[in-house]
Amino acid sequence: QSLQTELRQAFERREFSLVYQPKVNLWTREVLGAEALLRWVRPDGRAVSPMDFIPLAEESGLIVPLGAWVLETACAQSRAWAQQCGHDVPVSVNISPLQFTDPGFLATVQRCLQGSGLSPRLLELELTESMLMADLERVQQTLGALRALGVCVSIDDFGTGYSSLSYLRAFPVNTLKIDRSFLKTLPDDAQALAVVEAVVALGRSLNLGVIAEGVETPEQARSLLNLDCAAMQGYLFARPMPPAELLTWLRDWR
Ligand code: G
Ligand code: G
Ligand code: NA
Ligand code: MN
Repeated sequence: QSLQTELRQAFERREFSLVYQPKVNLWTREVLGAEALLRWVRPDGRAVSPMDFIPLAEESGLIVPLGAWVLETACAQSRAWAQQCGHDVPVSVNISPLQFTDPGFLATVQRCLQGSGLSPRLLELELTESMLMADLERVQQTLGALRALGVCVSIDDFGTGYSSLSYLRAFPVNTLKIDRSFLKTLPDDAQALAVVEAVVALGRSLNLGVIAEGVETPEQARSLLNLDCAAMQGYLFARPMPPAELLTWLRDWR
C-alpha cells in the first residue's frame, strides 16, 4: 500500500491533529499568537513527520482539503482559547503553494472565519517567498483580497528565498519571519548577525513586523533583543504542543 493511499485514508480516519507553538514579544512579554503545526500519528502510535508527508500531500492534491481542515481547526481553536482564557490568542497557519493557488482558497478562508466566528485580524497565514515569486498579478490579487478580508500574512523562512525590495513593496504583507537557519550560529557569527540586522532594518523601513523563529538559547534571545528584534518563537519558550497544554502555558507565561 502506497503512502499516498495511506495518507488519504489517514485523513478520512481523522489521524491528523494540530500542535501549537507560541510566539512572544520578549520585551513586552506579550504573547503574539501561536503557530499551528500539523501532526500525523498512525494508529500504531508511530508519528510521521510533516517534512515527509506534506510533500506527498502536495503531489496528490490532498493538501487542499487537508489544508482547509487545518485552517478550520486552527480558527476554531483560537476562538476556543479566547473564551477559555479571556484574551485573544491569534493563530498562524502554514499555507502550501498548491493551496494558495487553488481557485477555492479565498472562499475557504472566508468559510473558516465565518464558521468559527473568529475575527479576521486574529488569523495569520504563513506563506513562503517562493510562493510570492510565481504569477505576480495573481499573487497580488490574492494578497489584496486577503488584506480586504482583514487577515494577516507573514513571509515564512524569510531570507532563504529570493528576497527583493521591490516585490516586498509590491505585496501587502504584514510580517517577516527570519528563517531559523540564521539563528543557529548566533551570537558569535558576524554574518548571521548582519542578516538579522538587515531584516530588522528592512522591516522597519517597509513598516513590517519582524519575528525570529527557532530561538533555542538565552544567548540567541539576548542578541536578538540587542538587534531590536523582540518578537521570537522557538524551543527556548515552548515546543509545539496540544491545545490544552498551550492553555496552561499561557497561564504560566508572563
Ligand atoms: O512542525 P515541524 O517542524 O515538524 O514542521 C515541518 C515542516 O512542515 C515545516 O516546514 C512546516 O512549515 C510544515 N508544516 C507544518 N504544519 C503544516 C501545515 O499545516 N501546512 C503546511 N503546508 N505545512 C506545514
Ligand atoms: O517551515 P516552518 O518555519 O513553518 O517550520 C516550523 C518548524 O520549526 C516546525 O516543525 C517546528 O517544530 C520547528 N521549530 C520550532 N521552534 C524550533 C526551534 O527552536 N528549533 C528548531 N530546530 N526547530 C524549531
Ligand atoms: Na511556519
Ligand atoms: Mn519558518
